[in-house]
Amino acid sequence: MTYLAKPRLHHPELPKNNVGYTRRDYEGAVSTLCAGCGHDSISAAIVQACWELDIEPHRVAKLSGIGCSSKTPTYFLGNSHGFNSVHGRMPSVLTGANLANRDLLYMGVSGDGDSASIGLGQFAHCMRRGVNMVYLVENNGVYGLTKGQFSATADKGSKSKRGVINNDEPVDMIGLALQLGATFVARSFSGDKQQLVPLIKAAIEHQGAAFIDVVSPCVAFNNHAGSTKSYDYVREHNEAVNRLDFITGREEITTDYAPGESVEVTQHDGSVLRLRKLAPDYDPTDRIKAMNYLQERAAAGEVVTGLLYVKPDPSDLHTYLNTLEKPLNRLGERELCPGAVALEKLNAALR
Ligand SMILES: Cc1ncc(C[n+]2csc(CCOP(=O)(O)OP(=O)(O)O)c2C)c(N)n1
Ligand code: SF4
Ligand SMILES: [Mg+2]
Repeated sequence: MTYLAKPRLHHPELPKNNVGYTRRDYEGAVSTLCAGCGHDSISAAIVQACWELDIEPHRVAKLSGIGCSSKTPTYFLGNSHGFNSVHGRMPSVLTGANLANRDLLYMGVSGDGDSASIGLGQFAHCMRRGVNMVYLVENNGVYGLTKGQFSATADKGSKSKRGVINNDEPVDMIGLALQLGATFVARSFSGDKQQLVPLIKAAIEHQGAAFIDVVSPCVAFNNHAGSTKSYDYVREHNEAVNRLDFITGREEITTDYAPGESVEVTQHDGSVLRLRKLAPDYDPTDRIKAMNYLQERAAAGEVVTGLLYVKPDPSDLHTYLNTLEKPLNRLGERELCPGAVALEKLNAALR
C-alpha cells in the first residue's frame, strides 16, 4: 500500500492561521517511509512553514523525481498541486510549469541520487537559469529506495552498511549551487526543526532560485558508525553559521536583539531575514566568502548549516525572458492571436 489517506477529523480548537486553516490542512497522506526516516521530519517542517506563512494550499505546486525523498510530497500539502516526474527530471518539468504559470509557488523536492547523480545536469541548469522555486534536496548519501548504494554525495572514506568504503569524491550540492548562481543557498539538518522551518519560510518568499540541502539520515541504510550522514555524525560535526528568524512583510518588524549581534537582510518583497550570527564575521550576502567558508570548514570535517548565501534583490527566469505576467491558460483569443498585421511585422523582422 503506498497511499493511505489520513482521517479528516480535526480537534475543533486547533489553532487556525490567517487564511483559516489548521496545521492539519497542510498535511498529506500517512507516510509509508521507515519509522525515523529524516525525510518525514522535513515533510513536517514544510507543513509548519506553509501554515505559518498563511499560504493557501491551492497556490502551491510540489514536484519531485523518484526516490524515498521524491515520494514525500504525497505526505504533505495534500490540497496542493502535485506532480511526481521521472528520476532526476523534476527541474525541467518544474521549469516548464513555472513558465506556463508564474502565479503558483513552486516547491521541488528531490534526493541526493535524484539531483547529484542522474539529475545533476538538470539541477545545474535550473539553478543557473534562476527558476523561481524552492529546491529542496533530502540528502542521505545513499539511494534509499533502491536499498542503500552510495550516492554521489557520500563522503570519501565513509562506510556503507555492508562495510564498503566509498573511494569517490563527493559532490557538494551547496558548493555547486553557489557557483551556479542560486540566489539563496542554505543547508540544514532534518533533526533541527528550529533551523529548518525559518529557512524553508525564507526560501518560499525568496523570488528566485532558492536551494536548501537538508542532511536527512536514512535509518535503514546510512545511520551506522562510519557514515557521515547519520544522526550522530551530523550532531557532532554541525557548525551553524547563523540562527535565523523569518519575518514576512505583513508583520511589524520588532527589534528584540542587541545591535552588533545580528544582521537583517531585506528581500525585495519587503520580507526580512534576521540572522543572529554565531560566527561574528559571517556575512550571508557575500557569495565569494560563502564559497571559501564552506571549503574551509569542510576541510576541518565540519558540516556547515544555516543560510550560507542570499542575494537580497534576486532576479528570476521570467525577468530574464521578459515573459507575460498572466499565466498562459488565462490568455484570451485576442492575446493569443494578435492578427495578420502583427504577424506580418514579426515575419518581416525575421527576414
Ligand atoms: C531512470 C531511472 N534510473 C534508475 C532508477 C532506479 N532508482 C529509483 S530511486 C533511485 C535512487 C534514489 O536515491 P535518492 O534520490 O537519493 O532518494 P532516496 O531514496 O535516498 O531518498 C534509483 C537509482 C529509476 N527509477 N529510474
Ligand atoms: S530506506 Fe532510508 S530513505 Fe527510504 S524511507 Fe527508509 S529510512 Fe527513509
Ligand atoms: Mg538519497
